[in-house]
Amino acid sequence: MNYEPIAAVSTPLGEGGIAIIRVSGEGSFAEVDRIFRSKTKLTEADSHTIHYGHIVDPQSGERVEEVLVSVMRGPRSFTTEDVVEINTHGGIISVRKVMDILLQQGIRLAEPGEFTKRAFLNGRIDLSQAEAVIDLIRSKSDRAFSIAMKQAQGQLSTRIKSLRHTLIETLAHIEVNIDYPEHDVEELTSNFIQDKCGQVMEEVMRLLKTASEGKILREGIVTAIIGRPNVGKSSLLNTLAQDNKAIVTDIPGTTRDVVEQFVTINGIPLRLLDTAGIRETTDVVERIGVERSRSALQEADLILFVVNNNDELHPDEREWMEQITGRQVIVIVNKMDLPTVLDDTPLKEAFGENQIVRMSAKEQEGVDALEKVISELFFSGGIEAGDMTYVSNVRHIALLKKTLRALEDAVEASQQGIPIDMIQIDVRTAWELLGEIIGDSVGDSLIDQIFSQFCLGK
Ligand SMILES: Nc1nc2c(ncn2[C@@H]2O[C@H](COP(=O)(O)OP(=O)(O)OP(=O)(O)O)[C@@H](O)[C@H]2O)c(=O)[nH]1
Ligand SMILES: [Mg+2]
Repeated sequence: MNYEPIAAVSTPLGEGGIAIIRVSGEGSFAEVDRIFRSKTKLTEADSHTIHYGHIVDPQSGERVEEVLVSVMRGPRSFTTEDVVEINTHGGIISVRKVMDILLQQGIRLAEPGEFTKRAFLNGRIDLSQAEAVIDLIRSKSDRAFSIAMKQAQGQLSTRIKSLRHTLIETLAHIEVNIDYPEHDVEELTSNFIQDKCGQVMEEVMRLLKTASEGKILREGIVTAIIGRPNVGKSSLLNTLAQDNKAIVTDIPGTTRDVVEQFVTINGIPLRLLDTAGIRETTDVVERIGVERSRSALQEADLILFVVNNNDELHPDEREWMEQITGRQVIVIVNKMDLPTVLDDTPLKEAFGENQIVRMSAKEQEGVDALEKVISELFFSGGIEAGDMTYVSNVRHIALLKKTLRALEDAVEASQQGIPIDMIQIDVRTAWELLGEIIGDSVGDSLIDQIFSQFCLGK
């Protein structure tokens, strides 16, 4: 397809060494040639070359910016179209001036994600690969990045396509039976359907199993740090973040609000929520803080329950222990650098020795032990991404679940001897649902919605 040229700034807005403005679409080279003075015309330049010159205002002839311009001829480009990338000085004014001139030429400003959308519409990547591009940009940990990278390279697409292939074969088989019912292959067909659908169901279930780990790697484990005032919750957050993000003092009730910080402990991403120490208080501000702590506690995937090694277990703490049993809890016995006063027997009884980590936030000791316990809790098979295909996108997860249901219906119907053409509908539905993951048979509005989540210039 031939699309009109579009342009956008592809680097973050602000001051930087350079900024890049990307232009893509039919006639991009000629359009940019009109405002670019250089030894070589872009229309005549070889693909994948870069050219020094100036952007000029075509009306006044005035030199506006000194630039380097790269030329990528379609289909060997991100969008598969002719692409020009203008490298300007990385200032807000410089970028705006060049953009203004481009837009005055009648080039349209790209919508968020429109370059990637063109790569999809032009057939270079499928929808799941395009979605992985957003994940790549947003990924906050090495592992989330490597999952997104695999998806961008088509690992998930390949699996989905092979499952669809199996379903198409099944449909073809059913078709034959419908056309030649006198061949008396009814029973054979029924067995065939159950066998093939079973295979696909197994693989879909396997993919769905990776979903919770995939989601964690992508979004981080929501982790609430709770405990009595002054036990060292904020110090723990600071130690894990390697930053003085939260205020630490020896005054109980220092933290009044929920402080949020994204950290990775040896590759495991955590969304840490430091909370106000939970206690009865007459202070209005602190009381609101305590309320917020309670709600942070509700939404957490993981609770770090901090107690003080240098103090006895407080009745409040015994009470919370009851409230949080059944949740994912790690007990942090903090201040191990101080003499032990705490009798940890009740903690061991309630949570088990394996769930207790002894630390000193002050001396930054025990972080490795904590990491080990977290990875045991959340990653049954260890978190080496290896060759695993993770599904982490909510849209994909929902589609896989629906696929599973359709196939269950097909198998059930065939076991009950329901007419083959009815079963055919379920198998076809499953095939279509899988197709939606890779962007076969999806509507324009869904495509628009997916790409609108992108940043401008991508
Ligand atoms: N010796 C020692 N002191 C610590 C340790 N961790 C924290 N502290 C001290 O304990 C005091 C309280 O620390 P915070 O991190 O503010 O405690 P908190 O639990 O966030 O307290 P609130 O926000 O008031 O609920 C500070 O004086 C810290 O320096 C530790 O491992 N060892
Ligand atoms: Mg605090």
